[in-house]
Amino acid sequence: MKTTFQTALNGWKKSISYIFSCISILTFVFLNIAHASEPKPWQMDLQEPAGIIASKATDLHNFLLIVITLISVFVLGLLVFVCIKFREKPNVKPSKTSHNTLIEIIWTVVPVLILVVIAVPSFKLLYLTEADKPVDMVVKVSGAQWYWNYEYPDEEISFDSYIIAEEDLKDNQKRMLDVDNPLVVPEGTRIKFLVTGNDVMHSFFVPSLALQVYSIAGRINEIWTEVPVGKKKYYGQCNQICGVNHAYMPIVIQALPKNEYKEWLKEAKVKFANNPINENSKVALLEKKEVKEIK
Ligand SMILES: [Cu+2]
Repeated sequence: MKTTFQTALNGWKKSISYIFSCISILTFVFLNIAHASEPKPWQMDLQEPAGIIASKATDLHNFLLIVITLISVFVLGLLVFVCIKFREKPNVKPSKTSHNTLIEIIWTVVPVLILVVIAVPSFKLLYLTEADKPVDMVVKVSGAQWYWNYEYPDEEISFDSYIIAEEDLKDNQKRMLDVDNPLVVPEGTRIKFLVTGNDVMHSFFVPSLALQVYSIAGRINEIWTEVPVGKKKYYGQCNQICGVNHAYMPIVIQALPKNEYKEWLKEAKVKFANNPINENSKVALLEKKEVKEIK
């Protein structure tokens, strides 16, 4: 009797600890989803989209995945069918057909139609990313070997952002992703990034915000994004092979509530007071320069 009771008790204990570990795993997963956008181990799909461009890009990706799967299945089915139907055994005398007008028209027209169907949402998205939308703030991003420099022309601050070395990582910081000075922005803002380079080519790539633009010395590339409401970290990496430390220049965009952003700005103005500001980027923003016509 005692043994049965003991066994039942042990069983209960096991189930309760199992339920508790499930809850803690789920909480951990939920917290991670809620507060950060970064690549996950064994991740198969795109990162969770944030903002209008990213969600539209994800929708387009999902739509294309259906199209490409149907095409692949159809072509595979056709190959299997042909291999079986026209195998040597029942076709001792092979057919010498070389033209079939109807089939040729079909295999030209159908792919054209598929491309047209794909082109409509693709161009819509492309025009949206290139649109000159009114923005709340501008940040100038410069890629360098091997770190990023962020400049807020309206606030007159500029600072470098370096990866945190593995030995200096704190408990809540991510290896190969966290940086000493993240690019801090207020939540729920539309931001224009002016991306340029100091040396070789880099690429400013934050997947969850659908940001990807080359950073090239002597050239300024523009891109905009909407940072959704919510305190969150968006992780990215340079994705243009730029030299020996290419893998060690991650990007962190930290979205903060407006009041916390103001606090940060106050501190940043003191902390980065001695960092040089590039006056040219200010001028480029304020003045419309006349462009000489090339004859
Ligand atoms: Cu780089």
